[in-house]
Amino acid sequence: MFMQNAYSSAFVLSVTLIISSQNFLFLNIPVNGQTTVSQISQESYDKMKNCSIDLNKKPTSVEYLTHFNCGHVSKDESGKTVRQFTLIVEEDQKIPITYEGHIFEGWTFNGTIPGPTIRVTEGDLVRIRVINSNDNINAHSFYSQPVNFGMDNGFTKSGQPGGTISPGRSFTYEFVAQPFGVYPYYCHVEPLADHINRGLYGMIIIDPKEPRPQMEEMVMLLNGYDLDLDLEGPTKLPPVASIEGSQTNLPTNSDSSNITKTNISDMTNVSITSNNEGSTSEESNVREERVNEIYTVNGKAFDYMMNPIVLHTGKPYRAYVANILEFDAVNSVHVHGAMFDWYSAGTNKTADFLTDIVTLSRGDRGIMEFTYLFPGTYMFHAHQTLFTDLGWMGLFDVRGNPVEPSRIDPT
Ligand SMILES: [Cu+2]
Repeated sequence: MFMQNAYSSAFVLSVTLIISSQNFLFLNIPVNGQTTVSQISQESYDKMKNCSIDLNKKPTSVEYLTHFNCGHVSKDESGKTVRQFTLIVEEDQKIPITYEGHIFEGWTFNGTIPGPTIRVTEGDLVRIRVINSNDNINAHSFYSQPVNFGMDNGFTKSGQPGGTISPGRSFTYEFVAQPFGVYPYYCHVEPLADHINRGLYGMIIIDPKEPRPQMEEMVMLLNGYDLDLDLEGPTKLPPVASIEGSQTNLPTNSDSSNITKTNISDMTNVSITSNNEGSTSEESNVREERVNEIYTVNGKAFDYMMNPIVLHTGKPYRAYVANILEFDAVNSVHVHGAMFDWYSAGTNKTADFLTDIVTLSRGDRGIMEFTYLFPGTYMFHAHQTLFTDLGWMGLFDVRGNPVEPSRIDPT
């Protein structure tokens, strides 16, 4: 039923929204084949990467797809490239997250959820100045594996653990970008589930010194929104009394002598009955789970259904993917009409496998590379129906003539 509905939706939207797709920002990186680091300047490399000129721009969730922030660039005394970024943390931001009027009371890096895509090259000296707005009431921080890697186990050169920043203060995280790959970044202040799921996250791309084969590129950051922020789930260990209470309701040693005389199905029944009858309202509160009501790619539900991503047959595309979804064990990406090469974590230039679906735990990331042979409208979406129905679904509007597989440009 879902697939029938989804196909119907895809067809109707592809017809009725073709006008809106005309306005979509075409991917426009020049394709000149592979270049080696010895042949390319930092300026040329940045141009290949489609680095944004306007670092103060707040991209819409559609623009977010191809908006790469490569920082303010300078050179140090040794000639090393230095990239400087400024992230301002603001609380209580009203972020539109659907086309139906849902507003998320979010916390943001530079005013958007997700925060800006930070793009650097392996070996760059990176400085990220994070300003915690004076209007905020919570401390915040900036964390990503490369930062931790470059900060001596999370301690900055000034000795401040994790660079936790009070309201009205700022802190500059400094690290050498390594190794190349794709990374999520996020606020690392407790309780993490709140600070992250409020919207304080984004993606860092560290490009290899020797560029990957050049392709037109995009970003897909997978997230979700827990709109019922008052539904606090467990953020610490439950009280000991609660555990003891539940243990007293489990079968005792004397009970077990009876259990051993029963068959397996009886044992299962004993366990289930015990848990149900033994649970108290207090335990129920402890175990109350937080859930997401809306799921998206790049921040706004169904945005790429409303604004299909325009691609062309025979051209290779690369998508940097990261999953920051909280409260659900896994997320996934599935595309119709093409297979894609998958590079786990983006830390290798050789693909792990060819597939049409990849499953990601929280924080997992990688790179997809794919080429369409035939024009048409193709869905891409999570492979969990719940996530898809609640916003995580989009369309590729593939244009051009059919292409013979043997004529695909490998770069
Ligand atoms: Cu925070």
